[in-house]
Amino acid sequence: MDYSNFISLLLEGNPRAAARLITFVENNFEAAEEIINSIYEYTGNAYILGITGAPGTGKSTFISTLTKRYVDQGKKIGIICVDPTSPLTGGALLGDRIRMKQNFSLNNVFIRSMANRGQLGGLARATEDAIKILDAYGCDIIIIETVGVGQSEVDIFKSAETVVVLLVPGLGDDIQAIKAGIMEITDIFVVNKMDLPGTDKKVAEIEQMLEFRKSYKYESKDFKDKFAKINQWTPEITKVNSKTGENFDKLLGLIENHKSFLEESGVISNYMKNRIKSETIEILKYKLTKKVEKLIHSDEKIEQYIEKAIKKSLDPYSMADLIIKMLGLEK
Ligand SMILES: Nc1nc2c(ncn2[C@@H]2O[C@H](COP(=O)(O)OP(=O)(O)O)[C@@H](O)[C@H]2O)c(=O)[nH]1
Ligand SMILES: [Mg+2]
Repeated sequence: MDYSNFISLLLEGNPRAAARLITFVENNFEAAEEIINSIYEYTGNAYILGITGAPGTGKSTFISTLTKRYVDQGKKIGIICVDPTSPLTGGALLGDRIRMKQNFSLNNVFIRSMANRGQLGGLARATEDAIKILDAYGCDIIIIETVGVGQSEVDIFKSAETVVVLLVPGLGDDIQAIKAGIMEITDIFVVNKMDLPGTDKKVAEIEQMLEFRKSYKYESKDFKDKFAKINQWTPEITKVNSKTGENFDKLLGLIENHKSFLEESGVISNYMKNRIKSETIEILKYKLTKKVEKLIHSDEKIEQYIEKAIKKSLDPYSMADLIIKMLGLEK
């Protein structure tokens, strides 16, 4: 298929073209390959914000308020809602999307939800590509909302420059969930619903959790290598009311500070390197798996190996090494 028409329209800022192109990359790896190849040079201008928190913490309300503030500053916003848990776009997500769409003009705010429909190459890959499309489309800020706080967010947030986690007063388990999942990649903790009792207690709990983190952060070398979220940034904590917009001035300031920190410290170039590495790994996983599957099902030599394996004279590990050789990938 020829995508060049859609791509020209995308670069002119046509929202329908953006929507169509996202659908193409979501459903088809080969389409993604072609589309990203054509638009890549037009990307790199958007700032990417990752927002997560347990269901009901107010993410959608928070994002609406944040988006309003940015639109008032004249910015063009892309919002991608990702739900890794749902095989189909969940009702709640859809409802959010409709509500948000009613609040904003299509010219300033582009909203899209993505769920794991078993896309080839995975949800994280499709999200990365959607981000690139919205970047080329001209979004200044791309907000990624994910549902829940877990390991899947870590994958999805690989490309987020600033990660914001929402908590609410009351619930005690959210802190545990963050510790188990995304504490290491969170830049700003937000206690939402500050109008409810227990807000300051929650802020204190987060402070305590971060104290604890200080004592072992330099030991988590693996993590650093993977994401290079170098721990020179001390995560910020703030409380807000997403319904009234209270404290959003402060929040916007913190996001801005974090952005400046990334740029001035040079950490941002580390992010880019790591993002490119991890994206390439995901793409290679897909491509190599395809190649290997094809080979395993059709190659005569491999037939012979399989015969040997049946007779127990060749084990699967050794067979894998032989295949790596056949692919010319041995060191
Ligand atoms: N009291 C209060 N309620 C809020 C606030 N922010 C969001 N909510 C409410 O919390 C509920 C869940 O919000 P929603 O944005 O759908 O949460 P999500 O599931 O995280 O996207 C809704 O009823 C919101 O109106 C807030 O700051 N204060
Ligand atoms: Mg929501």
